[in-house]
Amino acid sequence: MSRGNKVAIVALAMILCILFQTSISNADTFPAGGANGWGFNMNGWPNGKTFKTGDVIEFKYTPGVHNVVKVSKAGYDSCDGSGGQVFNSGDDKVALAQGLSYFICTIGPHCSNGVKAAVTAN
Ligand SMILES: [Cu+2]
Repeated sequence: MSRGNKVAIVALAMILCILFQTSISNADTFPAGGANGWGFNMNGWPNGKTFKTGDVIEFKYTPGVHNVVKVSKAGYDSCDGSGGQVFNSGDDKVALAQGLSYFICTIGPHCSNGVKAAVTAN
């Protein structure tokens, strides 16, 4: 391989790295529940806010007091976490797929008391 080709390949690799980094940095992180965090004081968060596909929702709460379960619409509506994806670290970051994502807390009656969120990503 000629030196010129090697330089061209390295330059192309660097451009791809820059493009990749730019696409990552377009994703933003939002705290579930806003400043109040994931819990009883979310006041209906996200209140019709719309996010971008790939944006990250960060769920902050005291581990053991709450959890986060990603569920179907049926699970969200009925507060049933069966078969859902469970997060329980107290600081869980979930990247959004396009469309609606549903999250509930399955500890006690928390979900029925409002610890739930339906999040839309475009
Ligand atoms: Cu809870």
